[in-house]
Amino acid sequence: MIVKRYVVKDMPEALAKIKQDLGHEAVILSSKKIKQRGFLGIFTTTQLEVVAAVNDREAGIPHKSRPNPPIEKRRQPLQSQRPRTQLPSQPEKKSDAGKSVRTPTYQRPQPIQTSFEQPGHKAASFQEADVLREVQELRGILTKFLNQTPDALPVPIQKLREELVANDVSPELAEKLVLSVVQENEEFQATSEQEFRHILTNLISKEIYSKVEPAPLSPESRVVAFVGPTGVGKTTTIAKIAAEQLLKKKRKVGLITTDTFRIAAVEQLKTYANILQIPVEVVFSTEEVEFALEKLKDRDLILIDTAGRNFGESIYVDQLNEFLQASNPDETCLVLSLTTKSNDLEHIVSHFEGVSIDKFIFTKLDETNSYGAIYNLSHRFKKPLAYFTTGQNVPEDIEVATPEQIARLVVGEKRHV
Ligand SMILES: Nc1nc2c(ncn2[C@@H]2O[C@H](COP(=O)(O)OP(=O)(O)OP(=O)(O)O)[C@@H](O)[C@H]2O)c(=O)[nH]1
Ligand SMILES: [Mg+2]
Repeated sequence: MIVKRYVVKDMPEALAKIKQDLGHEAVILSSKKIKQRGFLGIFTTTQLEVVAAVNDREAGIPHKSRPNPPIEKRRQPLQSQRPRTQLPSQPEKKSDAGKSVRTPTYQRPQPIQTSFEQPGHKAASFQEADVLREVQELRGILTKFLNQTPDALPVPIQKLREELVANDVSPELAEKLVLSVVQENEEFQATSEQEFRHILTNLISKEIYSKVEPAPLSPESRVVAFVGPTGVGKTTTIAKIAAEQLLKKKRKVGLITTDTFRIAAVEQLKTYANILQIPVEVVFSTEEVEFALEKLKDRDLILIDTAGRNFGESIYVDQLNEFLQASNPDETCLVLSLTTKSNDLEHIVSHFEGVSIDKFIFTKLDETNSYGAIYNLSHRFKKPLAYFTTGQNVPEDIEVATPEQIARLVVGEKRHV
């Protein structure tokens, strides 16, 4: 094993040196802040002492006897940077693609000769993979570092990680997020908690933009269904959206309810329909869906309410699917309450995998202080977010979710919208 001690300014500098000296298999054994006394004992500075090690078998041969590759060779993918042992009596096999592959038997005490793959004409095409590999390598070193010395991260980053977990972001995702902040920070050189938080907010909102860009109802959608567990706020949210589309977008709105499970459910929707003066159709079976749609044929937008049930039971998922097939909605929104435990939310969404869900709507943001589940679910299921609802008032308490809002809620910069 090769063990080396580094006294450096900060962790990025240490990582760069360790990588250069000991290669990508190196692990950090310890790190601590030390005081370096200056001239005549004054001008004392604080530095970081990092001890790293690598198994010399992993390193191939002791570092000192390794040749220093020319610059263009250092840019090769890491695999090809590592010295290859060539054993004259056991030549390397050729793979199908004609590339050299290492033979599994590597035991005999032969004189070792080191060489590097020739870059050849493929070098340029490797550049992108090269950068990616280096990022992954850095991430690997950081993860090892984090696992071994979890308290060695800058204090503001440790605090951010704790806050993310307290805000219901899963520990695994919180870990990934703070590692990304550390990487991103190589460029920004942030030091204060506020700066790190800013980097984190930007990272999350960029991820939301690129993967699950939030989108309210599409103006092209004519039939929209709302599904979800019991009591999450489906009917109330439908009333809010109906009012918004009617009053602000000037669309002719109609309602259908398939929720005949509870008498009060029909009355509740009828009350909203009366206030808004829009028609409502009640359907008791899938056959009636077609008639209801026909009756509402002059409407620009038809919102379909469904019965909240325990969708852990597959019979309800099947019934729901029959209704959805009969109504053939342009969009189906899964309504979820943020007052539900984060783990339960993930289970609920998994149960809805048999139903074709287009978007999420999160309700009851006003009744919780933890918003991390929004990130966990978006990250895992990659569905756009349509709306947040923030109270019982119809029609006011509803907002279109934007990536910045989501990021600020997840990072804990904002309570509810
Ligand atoms: N605090 C708060 N309460 C809400 C919100 N949205 C709905 N509610 C309340 O949640 C309760 C249930 O709302 P409903 O709209 O009936 O829920 P549902 O999903 O249609 O319920 P079922 O049809 O029984 O499955 C009502 O008291 C609503 O006023 C919200 O954003 N915040
Ligand atoms: Mg309802």
